[in-house]
Amino acid sequence: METQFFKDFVSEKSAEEIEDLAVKIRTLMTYYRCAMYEVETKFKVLNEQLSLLHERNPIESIKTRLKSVNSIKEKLDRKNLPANISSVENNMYDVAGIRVICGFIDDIYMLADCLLKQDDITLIEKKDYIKNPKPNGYRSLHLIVEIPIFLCDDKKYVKVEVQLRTISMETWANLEHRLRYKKNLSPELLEKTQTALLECAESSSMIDEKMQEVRNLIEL
Ligand code: 0O2
Repeated sequence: METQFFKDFVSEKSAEEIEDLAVKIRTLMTYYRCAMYEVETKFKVLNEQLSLLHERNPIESIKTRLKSVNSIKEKLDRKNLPANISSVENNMYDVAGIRVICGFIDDIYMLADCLLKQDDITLIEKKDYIKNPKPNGYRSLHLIVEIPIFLCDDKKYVKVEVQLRTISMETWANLEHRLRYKKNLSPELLEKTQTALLECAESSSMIDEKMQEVRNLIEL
C-alpha cells in the first residue's frame, strides 16, 4: 500500500529511503487514528452527560473512518497537490473522519456548540449544508477541527472532519452515494434520477422539520 502511494518516486529511491517513508506514513496514520479516537470520545462523553440532563440520548450512532492511503493519494492527485507527508498534513482535512448521527436537527447544533466550546478544540472550517443544502439536496453540518494528541514526549495538532446529520440525512446520503456510482446512465436517465433524488432530499428535510416540531411540542 505504502509502495503504491509513492510509486512515482520509489524507483529513484534506495531500499532504506522507501522503508523510512513507510515508517513516516504509518506514524502519520497513527496520529490521525488517535485524533479520531479523541473526538469520538468527546462525543460519547457529551452523549452521556446530555442524556443525564435531558433523559434521552441526543446521539443515535457514531461512525469513524480513516481514509485509505490510496484515497489520500487519489485526492492529492485530483487537486494537483504534491504527494508527500507535509502536503497531507497541510492540505488534507478529511484523513480522519467522524460522523455523528442524531435524531433531531436541534441536537446537531447543540452538539456542535458543545464540542466547539471545549478549550482544546480549534475550529478550522465550518460548512452548514443543512441551512444551505448542496444543489443535489445533500444536507449535513461539516466541521473541520484541530485537536492536540499527547504522545510520550510530544504534542501534535491533528485535523479531523466531523459530519453531523440526522437519521434521514444519513439514509439519503448513503443511498445517493450508492446510486452515484451506477455507471452508464443515459443523460435522460441521469437527469431523471437527479430530480428524483432532489425530491427525496426535500421530503426527508420535511420529515426532519416535522419531527423537530413534534419534539418541541412534547418537551415544552
Ligand atoms: P468520504 O469517503 O465519505 O469521506 P473535497 O473533500 O475537497 O472533495 P469539499 O467540498 O471540501 O470536497 O468537501 P465537502 O463538500 O465538505 O464534503 C466532503 C464529504 O462530505 C464527502 O467525502 C462525503 O462524505 C460528504 N458529501 C459531500 N457532498 C456529498 C454528496 O453530494 N453526497 C454524499 N452522499 N456525500 C457527500 P468524500 O471524500 O466524498 O468521501
